Formats: sequence, C-alpha cells, structure tokens
Amino acid sequence: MESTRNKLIQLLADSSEKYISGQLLSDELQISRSAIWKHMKELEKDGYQIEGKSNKGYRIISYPDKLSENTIRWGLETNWIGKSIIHKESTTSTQHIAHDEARNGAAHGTIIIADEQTNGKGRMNRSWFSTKGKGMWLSIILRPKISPLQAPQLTLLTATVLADVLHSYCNVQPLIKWPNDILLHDKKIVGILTEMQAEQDIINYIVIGIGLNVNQSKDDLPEEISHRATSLLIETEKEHSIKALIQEILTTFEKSYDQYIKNGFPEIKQKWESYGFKIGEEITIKTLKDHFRAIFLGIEEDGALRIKRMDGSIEKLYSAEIDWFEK
Ligand code: BT5
Repeated sequence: MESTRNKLIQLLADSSEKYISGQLLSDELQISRSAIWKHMKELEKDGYQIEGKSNKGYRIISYPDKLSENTIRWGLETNWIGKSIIHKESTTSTQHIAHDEARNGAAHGTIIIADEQTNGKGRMNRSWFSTKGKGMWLSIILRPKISPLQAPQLTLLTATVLADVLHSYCNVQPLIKWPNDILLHDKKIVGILTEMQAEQDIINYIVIGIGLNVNQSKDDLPEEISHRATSLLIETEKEHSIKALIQEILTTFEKSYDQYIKNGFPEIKQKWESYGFKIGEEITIKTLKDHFRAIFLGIEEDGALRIKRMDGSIEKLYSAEIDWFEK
C-alpha cells in the first residue's frame, strides 16, 4: 500500500499549478479535512512550499529540492528495505558504495541513492548516464538465502517490480526486454545491473542497481542515447516526484521479494512473461556458431531465454545477440 502522504503528493503534483480543493483531497484519500491540513503542515516542515487558499484549496509551489535520508525515510512503510539509507548528492556510482558497505557488513535491505553519478555503470563495462537530480539512481544490498544459481531470478524480479510501479503508479505501459531493460514505446527507461559476491553455494551479498529516467527532457538525454532512451517526463509530459517513486519502488520490491522467498519463482516468471517484449513473436538470434530465426516463448527458471526453432525444437539460450528492433 502506498502511503497516504505519497498519494497526497502525487495528487498535488498531478494538478500541477492549479489548486486542488481540500474536499477533493479528502474524498480521494478518505481522510478528514483536518487530517489533510495536518499532512500539509508536515509537508511544509519537510521542505515543501504549499499554498492554501480557503475558497480554492491547495497547490504545491515548490518541492524540497534535495533527496535526503530523512525525506526518503519519511512515509516509507516497509519492514526491512530502506531501514538503512545512504544518500549522496554526487558519487561515482552507487554500486561502488554498495560494495564497500556490503563488505563492511551492511544489513540486508540497505539502500544507496545518489542525485548524480559521475561514473554510472551498465553491464559489461558500459556506462549509465545519470543526470543530476533528474532520475533515480539506486542500489539495494540484499543477503538472500538462495543458491547463487538462482541469483538471476532477482534481476527478473526487479524488472517486474519496476514494470508494476510504472504501470500502476505512473499509468504507462511498460514492456520488459530480456533480460533486464524496461521499455516505453520501444525506448529504454530503466536499466538494471545485478552484481554478486558469492562462494560456491553461498551468496555473501547481491547489489541490485536500478537506473530510472524520471524528469529528463529530450535535451537532457545525451545525444548517443537520445534516439533509444526515454524518461517519465517525456512519456507523460509531467514531472514526477523522485522521492515518491523511490518509496513506491521499495514498498513494491519488499512485497514481491517476500512473496518470492515464500512461494518461489513461478509467480515472478508469469508476471515477467506478461510484460515480456516480443513474447510469442519471431526474432533473429545470433550466437557464436549460429544465426537463425525463432519464436520467443518466454523465460526459464534460471533466467534463460526459451525459444522455438522453426523446425519446432525448443531450446534454452543463456547468451545471444538479438536484434530486438529489426524492421
Ligand atoms: C544497464 O546496463 O542497463 C544497467 C544500468 C544500471 C544503472 C544503475 S543506476 C544505479 C546503479 N549504479 C550504477 O552505477 N549503475 C546502477 P546495460 O544493459 O549494459 O545498458 C547500458 C546501455 O544503456 C548503455 O550502453 C547505453 O546505450 C544505454 N544507456 C546509458 N544510460 C542510459 C540512460 N540514462 N537511459 C537509457 N539508456 C541508457
């Protein structure tokens, strides 16, 4: 359940410059008007500037301009995730900090968040552009009691969490491109990087890094990615509260992770496939030895791609080059 406070912020943000009446807020949130007034006072204490006019209602004049450990914690209704928060205005990569913290014993559920990354990391040494104050650059430290072989399932789980939040909280229609990108209108809005420290059959820790483009305009996106990247601002034509998104993502992540530990992977697999980009369609696959067309059927328990060759044979693929956007 998202917190009342986050819903309130989102309602105010949605109405943008316009006033929204106390009655409407009270109806939407199902709390009294005096409770609304109290929430407004708390928001002001937290750095929001709110204007209230007796015959018109409320509107946000300005947001607290900075994320902080306090503003993220405020209203975060979770049991274990985000109980320990490290926030940096600028850092090389939240993954670097997360590894240091995890090696020093940081608890399961510790999160690291930065306004800006100067050396954001993608997979295989690629870089991740992390414009200051315009996106969510987050790392989560996990200490799951699962086999290292199951670790890829956590990347898939993370993708479903992000897709769920984008779908139900931001009202957009995300698709997950195997294994770990989230697309809106065929453009990448989320990247996920999972890194693990493990010994034979024990995971010491996992760091899940999530980059979500939130308030970048087209001009904010570096030219080399502008034709294949997007942001929530570009897609919805309005700004979104990064703090409220972080809280929503952490809450949804915790719920989904707890269910996964209890019930295993099948529910995640089903959800992933419901968002899967090009599932049921023909794709061209290039491996080291081969180049062929096949139908993309879905994913396997271990995160592999399940495909059907044109001769009807079914195969699992762990690494392959796929031209997802062929015309
Ligand atoms: C990823 O790698 O997509 C994983 C990105 C993970 C970023 C998070 S942010 C918090 C944490 N701290 C970090 O340092 N990293 C994690 P990959 O699948 O390899 O995709 C990288 C490619 O995505 C790049 O080569 C670009 O083409 C593209 N790209 C880079 N920045 C982007 C952005 N902001 N939006 C969309 N695409 C981007």
